[in-house]
Amino acid sequence: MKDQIFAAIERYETIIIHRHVRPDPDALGSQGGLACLIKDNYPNKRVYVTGEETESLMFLNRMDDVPDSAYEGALVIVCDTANRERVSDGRYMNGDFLIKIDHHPNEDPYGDVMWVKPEASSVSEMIAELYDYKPDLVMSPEAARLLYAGIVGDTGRFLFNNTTPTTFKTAAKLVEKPFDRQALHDKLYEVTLPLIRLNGYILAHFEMVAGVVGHMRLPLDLTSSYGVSPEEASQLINSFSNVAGIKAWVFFIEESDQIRVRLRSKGPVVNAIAAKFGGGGHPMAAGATVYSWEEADRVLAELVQAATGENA
Ligand SMILES: [Mn+2]
Repeated sequence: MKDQIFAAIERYETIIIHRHVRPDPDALGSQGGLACLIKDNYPNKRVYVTGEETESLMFLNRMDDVPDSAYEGALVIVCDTANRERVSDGRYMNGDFLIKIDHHPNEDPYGDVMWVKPEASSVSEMIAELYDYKPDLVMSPEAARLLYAGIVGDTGRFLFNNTTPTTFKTAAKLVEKPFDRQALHDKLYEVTLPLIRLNGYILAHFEMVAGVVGHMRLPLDLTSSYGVSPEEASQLINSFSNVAGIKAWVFFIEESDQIRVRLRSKGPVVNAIAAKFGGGGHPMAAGATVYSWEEADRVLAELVQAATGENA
């Protein structure tokens, strides 16, 4: 698989790298880290990164303006995106050759070449692995900074159970490069005042069912009264994840015309529940969209059933 990826990189003059909508540090880190790999080691290639930007993560990497004409005869690589409808910038189909690099379950296989590794903590970890594939590939401090950010993001600072010995070995190699790790951590975990106030509300008001399932509803009028967007509110998903007894939890975050469901777990498989409502994700972290609070109640009922039938 990695052979085919390098063969494609070597074959094309223009390479455009995409990732998922609502980018997180792994989306941006893997996208930017791969761009560095190509730019630093194949200096004659034209490399673009594209997708919508999120204010709070602009410190990681900024996007390029990619003209439509750039896609003619180009290689397109999509990082960290399980489903085609989640690719940011719909022009990803306009290239000559398409590669998918991802670590989510391969529910929507797409592309001429796919490298999908669900056991990887992050796509950033996979891109770091690409650097080892060929001797003499140069890794710049900037590449290391981006890939490290992606790994830290997707592993919750090495706390989630997707963290493997490979994750630590990879991280150890990355931090050998001279980038400012303290500054990166500070920016990654910086919280705005409105968000920390909303966190206080959540800690005071989340509910527990049967002592094992936590849930929180965030109607739009509530988040907007705190001056927090629904998207920002979802950063608080792990707010009460350490309460004693909890096995799984869910946030229902209302947007203007839909309710985002964010499921997290320490045991019960939650992507199967998400799939019943048209969503998906990892076994321990998944999401879906519902369109009424009644439907949200049904998600919660499914989660309670999964968690109380579980003897972990
Ligand atoms: Mn990821």
